[in-house]
Amino acid sequence: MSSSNPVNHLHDIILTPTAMTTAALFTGAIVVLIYLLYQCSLPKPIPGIPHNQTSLDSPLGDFPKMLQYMHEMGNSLCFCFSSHVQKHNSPITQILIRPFTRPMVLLADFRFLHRVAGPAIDVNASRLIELWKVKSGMAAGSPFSANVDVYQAALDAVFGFAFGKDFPHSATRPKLELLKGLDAESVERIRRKGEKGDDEPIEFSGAETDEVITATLDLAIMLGTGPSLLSPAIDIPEDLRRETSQLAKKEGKGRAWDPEDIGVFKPERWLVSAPKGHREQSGFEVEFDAAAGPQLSFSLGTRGYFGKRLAYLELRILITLIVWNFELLPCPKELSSYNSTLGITNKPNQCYVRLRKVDHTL
Ligand SMILES: *[C@@H]1O[C@H](CO)[C@@H](O)[C@H](O)[C@H]1NC(C)=O
Ligand SMILES: *[C@@H]1O[C@H](CO)[C@@H](O)[C@H](O)[C@H]1NC(C)=O
Ligand SMILES: CC(=O)N[C@H]1CO[C@H](CO)[C@@H](O)[C@@H]1O
Repeated sequence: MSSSNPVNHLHDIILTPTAMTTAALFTGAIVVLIYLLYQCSLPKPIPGIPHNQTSLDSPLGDFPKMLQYMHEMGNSLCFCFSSHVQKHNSPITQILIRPFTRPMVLLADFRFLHRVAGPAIDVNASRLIELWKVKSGMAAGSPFSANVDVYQAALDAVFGFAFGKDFPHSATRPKLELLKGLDAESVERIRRKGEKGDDEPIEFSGAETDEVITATLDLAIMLGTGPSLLSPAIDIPEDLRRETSQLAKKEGKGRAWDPEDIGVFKPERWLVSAPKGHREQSGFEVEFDAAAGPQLSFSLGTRGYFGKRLAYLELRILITLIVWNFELLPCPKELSSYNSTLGITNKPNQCYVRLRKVDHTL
């Protein structure tokens, strides 16, 4: 080895007894500090809420396991959450996810949705209606873009539901305040019709969007599309499919949409002829069948989108409030294409509304 032995260098450094004590104390203090920090960083589960016991010993808690699980199971965080809930078989569980922070609580009892989420969505959806009342008033019969407003209202609802009533960020509120605060001259400028008159969409300049909102905006409802959903299924010989799949088809579970009109917007395709018993009870010839044909908006089975019920509840409230408050008049043909762009989700290229306020005083 080399001639410069480190032991020789040590002799050059003269350590007085006080310096040695100070050094020892200093090292000791650092060790204690690191230990305390380490203890502090360990996950602190909320007492009484089930969690994975094995995750208590590492500052990263459940995180490494979650990554591994997601890697093995195809990267779905939702899938990891539902396995967590299923393992503990409890409507409320917690995930220990970062050092120095409180655990994340998972609520998986859907019956609470109507009581808790319903009112939160309702308040936020009402704000969209208020915004559209102002906008339709200013648009005076012209169409305007609905896309961003709907996405943002949906996001507001989810935030309001997830973080409670003190959550300060809202995408809809600043837009509403901005429009309400406009002076007559600005309103006149917005109203001014272009060469196409009433068919020219009105542009509303948006308020500055909250950063938190901007960061989350791309998360919207996952819309399934592709063969068997919006275009005829790819023809695969029956004997090439797995036996279980063939069996399911024979049992009547593999129902397909009629290829003739598969691309048409036709909600009636979910209405099937009601069995006799149901018919007598409800008085309706047909009934809603969610499994009338393939539908992958929220994926399926244990991989199903965890927020599906929340999204449905939200959708129902939004649509009800919209048709309750407005008449949806036809938009010009050039603004009515069903073309869409596939990003994280499948978004319509054009999404315009032409609204007439419904007068409820009649
Ligand atoms: C907790 O452990 C179970 C299996 O023991 C696993 O399925 C689940 O994904 C784990 N939870 C997390 C958040 O890693
Ligand atoms: C919609 O897409 C089709 C095919 O990509 C295209 O031919 C058509 O012009 C588009 N329509 C509109 C209104 O953008
Ligand atoms: C973002 C936003 O405006 N959220 C609101 C949704 O509704 C609840 C009321 O239930 C409000 O507290 C939130 O602020």
